Amino acid sequence: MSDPALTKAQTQILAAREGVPVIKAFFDPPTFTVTYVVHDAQTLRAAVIDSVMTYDPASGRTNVQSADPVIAYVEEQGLTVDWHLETHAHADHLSAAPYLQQKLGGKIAIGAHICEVQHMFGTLFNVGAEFPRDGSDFDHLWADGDSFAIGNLSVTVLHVPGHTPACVAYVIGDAVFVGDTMFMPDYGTARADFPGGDARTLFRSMRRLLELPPETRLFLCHDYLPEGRDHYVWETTVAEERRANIHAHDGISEDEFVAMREARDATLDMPRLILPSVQVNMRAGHLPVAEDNGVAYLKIPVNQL
Ligand SMILES: N[C@@H](CCC(=O)N[C@@H](CS)C(=O)NCC(=O)O)C(=O)O
Ligand SMILES: [Fe+2]
Repeated sequence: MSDPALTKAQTQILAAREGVPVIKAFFDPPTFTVTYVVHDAQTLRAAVIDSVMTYDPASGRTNVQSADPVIAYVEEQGLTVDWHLETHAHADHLSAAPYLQQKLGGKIAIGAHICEVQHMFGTLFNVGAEFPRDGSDFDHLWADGDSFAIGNLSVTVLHVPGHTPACVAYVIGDAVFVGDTMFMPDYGTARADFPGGDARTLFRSMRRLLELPPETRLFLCHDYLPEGRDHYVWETTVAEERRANIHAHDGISEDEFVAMREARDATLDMPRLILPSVQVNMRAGHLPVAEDNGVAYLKIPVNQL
């Protein structure tokens, strides 16, 4: 039955949402990672950002406990996934992008500086020529300033190195997916001591993002629940970070930040899953090619990290 008044109301709501992405977050407690599904309400086109494949290092088993709720949500909402966007080659969890791509379609993309990361880790793991190190394991590589669309949503990619050389942030409509640059104001910033990381570069990347309009919404890749807070939070604003980020609020100088970051990084243990994660994530989330017995193996470089 036609209902012109209701149609008018629906049209009004959709028009009000134009340019504003619908954002759904999935939190993975074992790795404190937030995966986002971002979509355009008008066209139902979507991107999945920083998905997680669950991995048990004791048994060497992967499972889809973290990834399947993303699939269920995409199907329930009737979304078409165009992109699996990685903010960086994560060192703390395996990407589920190839699994989600197989189930949902879409292209896997990351920042173009991933080639540097592939060279570094290709050397660390002594991988042969079967690993090309030219980014071709991914479907697409982004350069700083690249733009694209998810349905009617505009997206701009910003290269924000420091935590890793290839980190990017995705500005989607009015929301920014900042990856591992900054965390919630009461936790501070990401570490800068991974191979190719640099505290001074991280500071500049973070302050670059904080030049965006004050009301800009920022969505983080992790929350580690600092002391004094009893619930996870992964969304903040430029204004809040500038006012209150404990490592890098307005007024903290680059030199002060670098001294703090390097001192703190010296106290941090390597992430529990760094060795499996980087070997898989440098290959866009694929396991190394199976050996002649059909089994894929992950290596442990001894006394290297
Ligand atoms: N305990 C976590 C630590 C993971 C970690 O090092 N996370 C990075 C981002 S990939 C970070 O910047 N951490 C900041 C910090 O721990 O202060 C693990 O083992 O996975
Ligand atoms: Fe990270």
